[in-house]
Amino acid sequence: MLIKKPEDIKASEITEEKTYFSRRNFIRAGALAASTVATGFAYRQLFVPEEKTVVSQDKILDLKPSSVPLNLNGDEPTDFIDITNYNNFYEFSTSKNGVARAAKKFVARPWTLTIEGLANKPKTFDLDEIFRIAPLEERTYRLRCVETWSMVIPWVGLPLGKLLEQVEPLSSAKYVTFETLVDPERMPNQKTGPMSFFSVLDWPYKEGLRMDEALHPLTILAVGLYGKVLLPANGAPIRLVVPWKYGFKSIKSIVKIKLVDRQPVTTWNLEAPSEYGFYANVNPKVSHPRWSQAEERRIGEYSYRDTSIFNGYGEQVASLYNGMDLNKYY
Ligand SMILES: Nc1nc2c(c(=O)[nH]1)N[C@H]1C(S)=C(S)[C@@H](COP(=O)(O)O)O[C@H]1N2
Ligand SMILES: [Mo]
Repeated sequence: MLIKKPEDIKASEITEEKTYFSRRNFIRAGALAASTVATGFAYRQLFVPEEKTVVSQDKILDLKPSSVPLNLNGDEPTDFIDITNYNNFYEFSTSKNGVARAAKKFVARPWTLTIEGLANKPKTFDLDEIFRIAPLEERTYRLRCVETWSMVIPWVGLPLGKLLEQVEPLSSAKYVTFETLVDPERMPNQKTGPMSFFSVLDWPYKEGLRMDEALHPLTILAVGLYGKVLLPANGAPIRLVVPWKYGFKSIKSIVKIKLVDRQPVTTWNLEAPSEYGFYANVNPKVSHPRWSQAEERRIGEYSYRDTSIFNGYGEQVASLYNGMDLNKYY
């Protein structure tokens, strides 16, 4: 989460990553200057975007959402190529431009999702069973990363509540936890764990929601985007999407859901509790300790725009947090 493309970094944020990237570019620039007198050529070499992993859309399986598409803020969706090539998915790569390539060969079938814990009917679902639980819906949502970039993604999925209903949660279930697959053979960056020299994250990636957040109609499990099944880089075959929270809450490639009675430990909160809270509601007034959250850059746009409270979904979700101090429960 700390790693950014050079163009995402505002001059005010002097980070180690910036030093690293600019030094690398500097070295490349030096090498190019030495090998060519055409400075125009060198310039172009430095600023061409990295190669994208292009998967032709007609090679990806169609999904047919049955309902009227929902786009609460009337946002223009981000280009398919950016949504599928600019990703955070540390199990594959810590470079946003590197995820698509590293994840390209990931096969997300067969796949099961187990729901356990405080439920009358805990159950392991096969992916195809999940597709049959409820009609697939199209939901165009903003995705706001805590790093201050954002996108608009036309997801295809089903409300998480429809899946949870199936297992009949007990009234003692107050929170829902989620876990990503652990399989270092298929998710190569998982070979870097707490026991190895370069510790990336403690796997599995874990997230959690309060039960009322999980049951909120805007909370979905996405199985596709742009009318196509999810590509590995976006969390195939099934991932959480909670549009009013920072992107890191929207955990990818989920294999386990557990209903519990206490607020669970979550990956980024464990990693840096003062930086990433359990709630992680998008809030322009609560700064990250190292940068402001007041503005964001939408991928595909040049200038920054203002960030909205609850990412623009306040009308739908603000009541979940009535009486809570959002500075304390960030
Ligand atoms: N398992 C897992 N889920 C994850 C992440 C991750 O590294 N691993 N990154 C999170 C972050 S920080 C963001 S911003 C979103 C990005 O989703 P996208 O790549 O589909 O846009 O996924 C979230 N879900
Ligand atoms: Mo993020």
